[in-house]
Amino acid sequence: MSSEAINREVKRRRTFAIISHPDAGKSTMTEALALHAHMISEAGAVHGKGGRRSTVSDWMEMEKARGISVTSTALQFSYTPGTADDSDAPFVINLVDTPGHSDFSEDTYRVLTAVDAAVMLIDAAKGLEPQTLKLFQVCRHRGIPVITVVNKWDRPGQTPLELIDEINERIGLIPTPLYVPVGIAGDYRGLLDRRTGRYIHFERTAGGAKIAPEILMDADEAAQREGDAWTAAREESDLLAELGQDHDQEMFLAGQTSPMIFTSAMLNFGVRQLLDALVEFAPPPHGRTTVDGTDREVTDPFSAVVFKVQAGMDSSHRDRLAYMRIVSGEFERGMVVTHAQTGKPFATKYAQAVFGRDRSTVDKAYPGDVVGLVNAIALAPGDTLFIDPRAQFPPIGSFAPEHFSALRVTTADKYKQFRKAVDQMDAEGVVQVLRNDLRGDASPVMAAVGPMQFEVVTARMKAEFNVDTVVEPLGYAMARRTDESSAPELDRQRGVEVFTRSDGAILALFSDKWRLQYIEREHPDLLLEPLVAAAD
Ligand SMILES: Nc1nc2c(ncn2[C@@H]2O[C@H](COP(=O)(O)OP(=O)(O)OP(=O)(O)O)[C@@H](O)[C@H]2O)c(=O)[nH]1
Ligand SMILES: [Mg+2]
Repeated sequence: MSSEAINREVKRRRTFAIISHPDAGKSTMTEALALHAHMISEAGAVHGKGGRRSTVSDWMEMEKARGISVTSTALQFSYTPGTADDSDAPFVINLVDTPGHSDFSEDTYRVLTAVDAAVMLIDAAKGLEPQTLKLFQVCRHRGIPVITVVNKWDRPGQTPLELIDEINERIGLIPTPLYVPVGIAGDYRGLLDRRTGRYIHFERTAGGAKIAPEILMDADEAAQREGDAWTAAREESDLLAELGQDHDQEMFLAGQTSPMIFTSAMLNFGVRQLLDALVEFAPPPHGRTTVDGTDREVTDPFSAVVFKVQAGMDSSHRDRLAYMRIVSGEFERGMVVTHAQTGKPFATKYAQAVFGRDRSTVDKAYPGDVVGLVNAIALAPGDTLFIDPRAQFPPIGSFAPEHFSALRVTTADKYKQFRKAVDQMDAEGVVQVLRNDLRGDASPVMAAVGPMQFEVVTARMKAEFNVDTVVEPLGYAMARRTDESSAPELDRQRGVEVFTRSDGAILALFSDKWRLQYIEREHPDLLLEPLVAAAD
């Protein structure tokens, strides 16, 4: 395929993650975006337990039951903006909904290594929350441009200017609202389009299940209809213009400003505007630098990074899906690529486009696309696939675990299943699995960033393997990387235990930081290397 043809495909692709502190409405927004692209006909069509509806991206039993996302979910769909001509090919949107809870932040981080932009949701009532701040930092660190969405505008909350100031002061990022809401938080009537000066009024639909009809008005009509609410929006918009807070594409791409939109994912207000902003402003896929410092351009031969491995999506097919994000070249199903980590050939016969838990065969794909590879047992997050010339992208790196528990099977005759299940959780990176001779294979130790990861393990062991397990917290609070020569001495110490992780790393666990400091002082010759949290 010619460079020109590849560039044409690249130009009409957008690949982004939806991120936020828990509960700001990411999964609801994901569904609303899919609704606006006509991929689903009704939002919230499936009802979860406890009266909460579940969304297309929250497909796991635990997610439906609790109403939270515990794992990231990819969706690919096409979208034709309202401004497009009939002759324009639709845009291809690759969206990844991420879990908000910090216990699952490693998954979210991996996703952020694979996307070109992020949509940050902020709850209008809550403003900046702890995960909001951390995620803004990660995006800045990785050079990912962010579109800021103030969601839940249908509920009482702060004023637009308060929220804008808070972001400006605490993050050092300048919000540049593309629209200003008409009506305060809790009384969401529509949006003032700052570029055209016109008013978009939204009509409610029953249960917010359908796309909200829009009525377009000029300023006079808007003033007549909305009175003071319109005047207030006009004043806010003028003030922002005076402060220089208008969209500037270069500053946005440089991570200095963030286009801002006010939405209600629940009522489907402002969602089309968000989708259009992504198409208009979010950067198309670009190449990336390999470990040896050379650039792999989008028009170079095929290369891709694996950022997620997920099994158990379908109880009738016990298969494992590796998600790759294509970096360069044209992908054709069936082509044989090389797995950079092993040097082995890898057949891509079973390549699929993903939409939540639904999948369909994909024959061709281009840079930016997220493609699922079925039963790609050899692949792990961070791996590279390529067609000559060789490419290998930097590894993703894992977070330092701070919670450690032994996992024990309680159903006696299920040992084989149990081992299989442990291997699967390990391969997916749901938890890190540690072993040593003393404990044996019957009760491996799980290491996690947060304890909710253990709950996911036990819930999935039951749901996918019908194995009952118990989690026994161990009295360790931190881990250090060590080596074979230091291991015997460390093992002799009180409050210390040495393990081998499945990737071969030797880890020493310590009961607390004082124990660690004592041993460092007494035995300066021992290798005790901090595990670098990838977000540092
Ligand atoms: N009023 C109102 N409620 C909303 C809106 N968006 C989402 N919600 C509700 O907020 C709750 C959380 O929504 P989710 O979409 O699950 O939030 P999330 O960000 O995906 O949560 P995690 O994935 O667990 O971090 C649900 O009860 C939603 O119905 C909104 O715009 N307005
Ligand atoms: Mg969610």
